Amino acid sequence: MICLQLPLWLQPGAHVCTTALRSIHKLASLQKTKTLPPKKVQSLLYPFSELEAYLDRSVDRTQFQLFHPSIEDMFEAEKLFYSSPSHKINYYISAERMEHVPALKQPEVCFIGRSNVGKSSLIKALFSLTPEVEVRVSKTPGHTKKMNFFTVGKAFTMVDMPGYGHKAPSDFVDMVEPYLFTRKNLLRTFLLVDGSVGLQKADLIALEMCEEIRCPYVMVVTKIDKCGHGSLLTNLLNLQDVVKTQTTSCFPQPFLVSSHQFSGIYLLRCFIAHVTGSIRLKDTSQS
Ligand SMILES: Nc1nc2c(ncn2[C@@H]2O[C@H](COP(=O)(O)OP(=O)(O)OP(=O)(O)O)[C@@H](O)[C@H]2O)c(=O)[nH]1
Ligand SMILES: [Mg+2]
Repeated sequence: MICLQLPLWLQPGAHVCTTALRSIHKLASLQKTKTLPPKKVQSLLYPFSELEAYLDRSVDRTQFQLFHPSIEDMFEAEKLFYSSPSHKINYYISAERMEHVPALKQPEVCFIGRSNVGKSSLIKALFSLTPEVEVRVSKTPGHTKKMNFFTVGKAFTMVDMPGYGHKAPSDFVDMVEPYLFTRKNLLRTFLLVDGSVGLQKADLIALEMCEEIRCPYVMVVTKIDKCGHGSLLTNLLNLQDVVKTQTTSCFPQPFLVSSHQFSGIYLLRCFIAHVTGSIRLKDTSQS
């Protein structure tokens, strides 16, 4: 009889510690990008740089690079995304109504957008240096059903919201609107738009709501790895036009991200650290 020798953790009845099996993605840390070709590093750190070459010379680039921190600043920001005994990164609580929302005092940022746009994946990528923090993603729209709070030490809180639109939870409005309108420590709302389809009707309604709230918000263009440069640029320029002509509370620079390939993740970490007052930018020469 052939007896297959299974590793201890695969033997029946063995207790598998799933967190131990979750490894850190090779591009989760800025440090790891150092071994890549400079052009690749540039596009991972500042994804807009890759699109720039395709833009007509008449297009003003400044709005796309308003927040342009140095690599040193990004390294500083990245430190906040490592969990340690004195700076714990944790899933904190899920809430369906304002009564259940935790009375946290630290600055807060939240992520909204259509269902399936990549909110949970983005938070997962931001927390990829701490893979034991479980952020659930799914290819089925409507997966996130509650407002999920994640604390980053005492520095700030990030909130993953259910999506609107297709298969949104039926109580989406009752859940999310009161939060957005009344949350005192909410410093930024990140409104995510899928880069391959651009602004949709539902996104324009969300944008109008953000304008009504008058709390500063930021557009994030997701899944940029999925679309060709042409369609991404078209959608980006259209978005830029809407931001310019129809908004007053929106940050003029849209952030481009791929949560799968880590493009724009380091820049967004730095922006979150900056807007929550968790770091002071040293090199603002290009900001
Ligand atoms: N190619 C690609 N796919 C992505 C990216 N981000 C997310 N996805 C995929 O998009 C799908 C939805 O991702 P989620 O992060 O769960 O989306 P969500 O916005 O949280 O969705 P709901 O919770 O349902 O509102 C999953 O299949 C992800 O793998 C990305 O950057 N690139
Ligand atoms: Mg989700």
